[in-house]
Amino acid sequence: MKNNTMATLTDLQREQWAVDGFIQLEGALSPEEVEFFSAQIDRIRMLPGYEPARGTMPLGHYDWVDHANPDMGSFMDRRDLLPYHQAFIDLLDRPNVFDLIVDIMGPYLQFSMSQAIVRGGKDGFPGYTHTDGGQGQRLVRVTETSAPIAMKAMYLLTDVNDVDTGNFTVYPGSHMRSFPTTEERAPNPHAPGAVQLMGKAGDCYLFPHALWHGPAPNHTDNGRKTLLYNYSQMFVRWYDYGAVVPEEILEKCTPRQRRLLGDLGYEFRPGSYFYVPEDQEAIIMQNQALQNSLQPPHLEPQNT
Ligand SMILES: O=C(O)CCC(=O)C(=O)O
Repeated sequence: MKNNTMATLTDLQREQWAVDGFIQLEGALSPEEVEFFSAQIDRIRMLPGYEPARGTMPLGHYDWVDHANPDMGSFMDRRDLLPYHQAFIDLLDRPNVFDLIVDIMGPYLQFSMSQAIVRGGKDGFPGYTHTDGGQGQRLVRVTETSAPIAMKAMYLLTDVNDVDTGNFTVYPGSHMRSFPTTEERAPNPHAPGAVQLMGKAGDCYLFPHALWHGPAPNHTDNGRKTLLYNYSQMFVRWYDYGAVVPEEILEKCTPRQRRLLGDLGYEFRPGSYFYVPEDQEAIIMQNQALQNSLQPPHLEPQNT
C-alpha cells in the first residue's frame, strides 16, 4: 500500500516555485465554490469582525468593527474567517491545494491566518508592494532548495483580465533578494521587475512570505475579491489568534484541521511546537497505517 497518497508538485511547478517564487493553480475552486465564497464575502462584510485600523492603531493592526463599508464593491479586509462558516474551516486542508503546500513546506506546519480582501474599484488606491510577516520575515530569505518559513494560498474570486484591475503583482525571484528599505527605492506595482498577474476566478496563487508582492490599483467599476490562507512552520507563532484557537472552532474540525490549528493532542508544555508530536506526519499525511504503528506517547508527569 502506498503510504503517502498526497499530490505533489509537478517538475515544472517545482522549478517555478524555486526560481520565480510563486505558482498559479488554475481552477483550484469550482465555479460554484467561487460563487459561494463570493456571496460569503458580501455577507461577512455586514457582520462584525476585524478590519484594518489605520490611523488609530500601530501599522498593520486590526480593530473590531460592527461591519465593513456597506458598499459591496468597496475595500474590505476581514481577518479570522473560520467562525463565519464551516466552509472556511474546510478550506484549511482542501486537498488539491493543501497537498501542494505540504509538499512545499513539509509536514511540520500549522495554519497561521485567514483573510478576505476586496480591492475596491476606482477608489484611488495606488497599490503597494511588500513582503509578508512584517519586519522580521523581511530579514530572512530562503534559497532555491529551502522550505519557506511561511507561505500563502491566495484564492482569486474575480476574473482579472487586464493590468491595473486589482492584479496580484509579484517581483519574480525576489524571495531570494533583500527588500529595499529606502523610500526612493521602494518597489511598486508599476516599477521595473513588477509583474501584474492575470487569472480567472477560482485560480489560486501559492507564494512564500519572502516574495515581494502586493495589489495593483483597480481601475474597474467592480471590487476584486480574494481569500487568503496562511501557513507557517510550527515553531513560528500564528497570527489570527492569541494563545489558543477557541474550542467552538476546534469542535467543528477534523483531527488534521485541529492539528493545523495547534491542537497537539496533549496539554501544552515547554518543548511543544519545537519538536512536533510523534504523530505529526501521520496526521498531516492522513496516513492511517502510520498512525496505528505509533506507540501512545509517554506523557505522564515525572516525579521530581
Ligand atoms: O490583494 C492582493 O492582491 C495582495 C494581497 C497581499 O498583498 C497579501 O496577501 O499580502
